Amino acid sequence: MRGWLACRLSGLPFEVETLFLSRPESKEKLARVSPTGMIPVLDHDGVIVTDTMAIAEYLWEVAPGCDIWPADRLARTAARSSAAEMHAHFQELRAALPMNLIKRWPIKDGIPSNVKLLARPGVEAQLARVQESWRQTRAAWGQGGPFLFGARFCFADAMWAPMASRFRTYSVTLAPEAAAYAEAVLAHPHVAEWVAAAEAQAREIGWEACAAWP
Ligand SMILES: N[C@@H](CCC(=O)N[C@@H](CS)C(=O)NCC(=O)O)C(=O)O
Repeated sequence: MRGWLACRLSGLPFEVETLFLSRPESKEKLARVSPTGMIPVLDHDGVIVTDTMAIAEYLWEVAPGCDIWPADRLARTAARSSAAEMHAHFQELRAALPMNLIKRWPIKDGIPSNVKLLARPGVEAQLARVQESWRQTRAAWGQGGPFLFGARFCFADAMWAPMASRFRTYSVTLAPEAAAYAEAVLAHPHVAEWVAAAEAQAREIGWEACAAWP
């Protein structure tokens, strides 16, 4: 999702090759195209770039001034810090709430069954920090629009999109300001396009199977 969003924000034309990581033949296929054995990987006329952040920075160099980063140098620095915080942290939160665009965590007998996931060690503190990080960045730069840097959705917002999707999947209650930001990110046309494509794929593969993973 984030690699695709970086490509979309670059404004450059690109093609997507989809790989189903759960399929046995995928490991070998992935090893052929990605030196790290991980996705996303970008092949730009033979230049191979691995890692989401590296892809965004590479695309920024190819298309400087594109929508990946804000135009202002200090805003760009803050955007890089925000994206890097997301990239480097929140392991416990991410492990407790695996990303799944199709799944909607059920609420049984009036008791949200996500309570157990959110009670795992470290999760509550990280959940608070995510919201505080959004609040701090928006307080400094977010005037004039719903995103971290105001009206223009940039790669920092893209980095947080999977986090926003987790909060929707697992019915996580957020502070009103954080909830509004997460909603704006998920409603952005680029993000909505990716989610719609995932839903189309899930309809093809089998919705229930996709919603049951992991
Ligand atoms: N540092 C990488 C991490 C990417 C990553 O963890 N990719 C996972 C899928 S989201 C992967 O390729 N896993 C390989 C596998 O499951 O075989 C980035 O964010 O770009």
